[in-house]
Amino acid sequence: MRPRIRSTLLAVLLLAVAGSLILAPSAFASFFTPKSGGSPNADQINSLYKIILCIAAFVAVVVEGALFYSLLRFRAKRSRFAAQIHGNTPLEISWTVAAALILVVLTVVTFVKLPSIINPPNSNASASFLTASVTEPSPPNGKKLTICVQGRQYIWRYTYGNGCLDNSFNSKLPYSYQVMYVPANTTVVLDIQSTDVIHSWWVPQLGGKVDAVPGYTTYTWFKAPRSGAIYNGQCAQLCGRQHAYMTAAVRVLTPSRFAQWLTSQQQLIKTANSQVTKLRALLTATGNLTPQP
Ligand SMILES: [Cu+2]
Repeated sequence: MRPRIRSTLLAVLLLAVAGSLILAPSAFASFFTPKSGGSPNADQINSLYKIILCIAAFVAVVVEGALFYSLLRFRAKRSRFAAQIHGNTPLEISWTVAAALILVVLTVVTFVKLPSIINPPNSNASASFLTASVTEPSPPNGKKLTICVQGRQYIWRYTYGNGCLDNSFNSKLPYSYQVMYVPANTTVVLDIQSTDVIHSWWVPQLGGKVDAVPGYTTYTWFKAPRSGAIYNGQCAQLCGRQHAYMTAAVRVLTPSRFAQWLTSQQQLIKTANSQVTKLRALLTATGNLTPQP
């Protein structure tokens, strides 16, 4: 193929790819910016990102524009020599000051936004609450739902309610795997731990990612306003062979529906536990299981 035809074909292909991306709004929605819409902290991360992106884009356009202008305007010509300038004090002072000012603006904007990303807000009046702990991040009025998140190769386990941190596996607290159920408009605080290697909790629409580190407890929070919504996430730390299957989902229910779910989940766990006890007794009686010491 001739080089000219090949480059034309390549240009057409690139244009087609760019065009299809631009014309597919849903695919393009979070192409440049972080996902948001599920929780106020995710929205604040998104707006901070956009402010910084705009400033960075402006700097890129000015710098690249000056570069290309200079390349074209002052390119070497047979009969002409470019002006040989060595040092321009006003110009050098102004671009140093401008760069410092941009950094100051970025710092101020970031510190103004940070509290709304880090500190959880109050739950709405209609919300349901299970805990009031003093060790975790708390909304101003202290009313929140605590869920303990345990990462293990290769699944997420969620234990609901006060005291889950002390006794996640042995207590009678309700728990679920993979899909987390939460009430709408309630400030949900997550206490995150790992039982084996480092994992990372990340549901992009509900805020930033937080590592689950063995031996430590890390925290995050979200407050999802839309009941019926489902937010998907994925362990964001390469944690082993089946890492890709370590997905997470957060399902938002109305507070009353959540209370129902919690009760039925407790009942299901109780039934399953009693069935296991019966089965264990039967297997032991028939000589198929060694009695536990
Ligand atoms: Cu993992």
